[in-house]
Amino acid sequence: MAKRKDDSRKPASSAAVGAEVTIGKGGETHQTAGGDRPVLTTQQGIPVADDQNSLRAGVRGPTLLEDFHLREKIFHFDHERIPERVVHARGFGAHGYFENYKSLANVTQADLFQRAGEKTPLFVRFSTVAGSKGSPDLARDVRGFAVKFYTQQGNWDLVGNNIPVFFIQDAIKFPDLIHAAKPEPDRGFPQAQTAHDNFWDFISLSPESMHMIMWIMSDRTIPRSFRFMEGFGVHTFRLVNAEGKSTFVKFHWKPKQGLQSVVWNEAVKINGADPDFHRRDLWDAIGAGDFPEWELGLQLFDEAFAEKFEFDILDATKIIPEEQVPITPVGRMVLDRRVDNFFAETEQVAFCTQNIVPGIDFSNDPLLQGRNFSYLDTQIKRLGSPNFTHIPINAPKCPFAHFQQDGHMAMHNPKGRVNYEPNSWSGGGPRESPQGFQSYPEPVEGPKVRARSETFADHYSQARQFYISQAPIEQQHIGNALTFELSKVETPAIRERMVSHLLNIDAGLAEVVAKGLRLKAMPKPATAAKPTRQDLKPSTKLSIIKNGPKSFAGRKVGALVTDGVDAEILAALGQALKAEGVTLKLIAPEVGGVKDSAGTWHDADEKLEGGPSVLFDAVAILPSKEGAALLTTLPAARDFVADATAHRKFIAYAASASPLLEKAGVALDEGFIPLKTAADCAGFVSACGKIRFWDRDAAER
Ligand code: HDD
Repeated sequence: MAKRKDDSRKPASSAAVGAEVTIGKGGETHQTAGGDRPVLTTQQGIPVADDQNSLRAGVRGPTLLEDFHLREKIFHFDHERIPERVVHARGFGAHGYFENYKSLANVTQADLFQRAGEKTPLFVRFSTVAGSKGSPDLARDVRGFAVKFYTQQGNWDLVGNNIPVFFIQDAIKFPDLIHAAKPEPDRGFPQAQTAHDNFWDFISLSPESMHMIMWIMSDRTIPRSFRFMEGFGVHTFRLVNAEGKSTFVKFHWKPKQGLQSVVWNEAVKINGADPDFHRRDLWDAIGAGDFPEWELGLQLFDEAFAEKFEFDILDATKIIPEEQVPITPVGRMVLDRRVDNFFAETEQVAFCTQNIVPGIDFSNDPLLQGRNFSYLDTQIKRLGSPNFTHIPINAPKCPFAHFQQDGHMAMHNPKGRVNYEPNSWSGGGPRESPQGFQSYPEPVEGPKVRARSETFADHYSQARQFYISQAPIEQQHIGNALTFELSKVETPAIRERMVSHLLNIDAGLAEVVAKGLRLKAMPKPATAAKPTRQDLKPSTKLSIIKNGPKSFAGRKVGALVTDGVDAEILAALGQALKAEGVTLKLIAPEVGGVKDSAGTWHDADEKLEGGPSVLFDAVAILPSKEGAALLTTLPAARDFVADATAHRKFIAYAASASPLLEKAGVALDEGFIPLKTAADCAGFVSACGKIRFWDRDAAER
């Protein structure tokens, strides 16, 4: 059997390099197998002698149909792609585990929550929603946060997002929502954007979306990376214990790295500089052993709370504020392993909301009920066979036994005569068990109707609550985002209709957007099924800034250096950052690197044009005097400084950098930290813990 090499990109050692032979009249030389290099074969295992030339009748003659190697190779290539996901097409996955803190047997019999310290393997896939597989990572979009737990009682998929509410209340509207968000059908654009007429037309006619609109226009939809965002199961689920008692639950993932987003102008530029910014970040962090972690938290409540809560707990457009039902941390998720093969794992993984395990159950949320059909259905289309659970990434890691059989690509084919139940054969296969999954016996009755419950009718109160919970700078970003998106809408009536909804949320916000769009007159407020409640208190937990990270660990600093960079300062900066768990990257005029003031060579991580400041959380400008003179002539160097300033980053600088700072036209403030001596580096690193120098914003305004 052909042996697989661990890393095909490693240069082969001389022992591994095969003999060189000359093939064909062109005189090209190629390597044949030798040493530990495996022999190239066809899919049927037939060794291949020539992979460079097809079989021809004469060197300049036609190619022969007889060339089975050519035909097999091209046939397989033609079929390499599978349909991308109809939504969440662009995603990135990683392996890890869930570690349970203590037994939750009092509320659930789910096996993974029974024993303190027990680890359950899992796979996570993060994604954007609207864009196709090749779209940029920093699109303004909801992020998918899907977790597959391989428990001892089967796979549990918690298929959530980084936002705790959804656009719609009933799954029947999902195709409309997605059609409206995706590229418009006549022109096939815009890609990965909601800034177009169809999306805002649909939204402005769907008051139930207003709470979600506040979230997606906030910085939550432009996260710094997957590592710095929360995750939510969104719906209310049930936990059921061994006595059959049910407790309602909402699932939350809290990043140990802290919450962090980029600003919109930065997002736009990151998309150009590194469209893979988010996936690269996760790949790099895991590769460096800086394993990202989230805590799983539960909001637990009973029927009595559900009865008295202001909103319907079955309505996925509502949250339960943490101030009303606190979140109990029950375990942690650690992502500690990269995928080996993107297609086999990230692309083929199939999440299904219907995958739940004994001890967890659905609620009657109409969005969740519809999802339970959609996910199984879509996997048949995407993966081509009901046997998609035979693909390793989707297969349970616990024993399983059933009588489902055959179908395309069946890989697990039980031996023996029995494929039905009941049967009377000895050893006649698996049987049902009282320990198996039992649905919670919730009593239900009522007429068959197509109707929305009255308890789902308040569309503005929590939208307002979200808005008033934000820090002023975050409110400003929401206003800017709405103005930007609606300015891309060509139809004035749609812009006005949206502003009429904003009037029901916050008059100040409506004013800002109306002014930003230069509406000729303020429209009337939209007709509301229920008036907006003014009594809901701000919830601090809804703001990113108010819950900012406690440290700068896990971030990246970009230092712009030239020949003659101060050796002591560079070394001290590197050490101070390392001590804080921060990565230092060197950006130089040439990728080959620079020689510091002590004559030591440093390889650069990026050439200046390939390493703009948007790729870093903070920057240091450390040219020598001569280097600064050179940098003033380079537009990319001026942008490096100007962008870092505009994006409210902390900026360390050497005295010799002054001509460049001047040329970039930036005004120094307390976010600029001079590095006069090596001792100043620690102060810079500690200032960076605030992530952004927001005071600059206020000063500019
Ligand atoms: Fe969905 C994928 C999350 C509503 C139908 N959804 C998908 C993924 C995530 C979510 C994270 C990507 C999974 C992966 O990485 O493979 N979806 C949500 C959340 C929702 C939601 C949090 C609301 C609370 N989705 C929703 C509805 C429907 C769907 C209402 C249909 C009625 N979603 C799908 C789908 C997808 C999907 C078509 C596309 C690819 C896939 O399932 O495997 O079935």
